[in-house]
Amino acid sequence: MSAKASKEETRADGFHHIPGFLSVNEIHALLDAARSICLEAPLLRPRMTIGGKVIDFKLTLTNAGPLGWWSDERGFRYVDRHPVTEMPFPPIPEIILDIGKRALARCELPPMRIENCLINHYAEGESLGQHQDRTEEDLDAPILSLSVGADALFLLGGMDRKNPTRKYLLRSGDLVIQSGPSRRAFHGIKQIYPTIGNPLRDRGRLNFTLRKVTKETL
Ligand code: MD3
Ligand code: FE
Repeated sequence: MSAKASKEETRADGFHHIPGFLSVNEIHALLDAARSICLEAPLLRPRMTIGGKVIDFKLTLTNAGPLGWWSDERGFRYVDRHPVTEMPFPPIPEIILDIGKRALARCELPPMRIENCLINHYAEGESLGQHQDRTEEDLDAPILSLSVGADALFLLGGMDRKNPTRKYLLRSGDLVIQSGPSRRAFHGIKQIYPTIGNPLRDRGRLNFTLRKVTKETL
């Protein structure tokens, strides 16, 4: 008897995990899209100031869409230009917008204006500490997440940093949606795992989050 694949989970607080949501073709299309976005808008390592000390994030990121998330000594914010090239971020590829629409429908959520695609890249050994996503103006709009590449250990907590966390294994092709109260929960990526068949040349992991940023409606 083999172990069961992790199963779909939808919680009352608006957390959805749909393992294997993406087809193999979609996974490769996302990887191709990330590669072309990175040619125009190279991956950068964000920084943050904690107690007067500048700390490097343990991941790199880039963005597509009219607004991009960024963090440096001046704080967390959305910017309309890549911080190094000073060019606008490339548009969000249609395939990503289409996947976003299908993801919302799959979770019975209404259509949403997608203004940002944040692409996080985790090399081997990289991670993302527990945090809340509070940079957006609209904290009620759901956040959609698509995983590609290495498996990752995702920790989902509560509204308080010291609430207990639940562990999820996010695998290539998985969809996570945070809607409702879960949108404000603490969460992070504890580690990534070497994964057989990883299509990323560096054996890392990509995560695409699709977000509504402003209060503008559709
Ligand atoms: C839970 N990214 O970019 S995606 C982030 O895998 C971020 O790169 C992680 O956390 C990653 O901010 C996790 C799943 C996710 C996205 C947004 C959330 C989980 C969330 C917002 C609230 C609670
Ligand atoms: Fe987050």
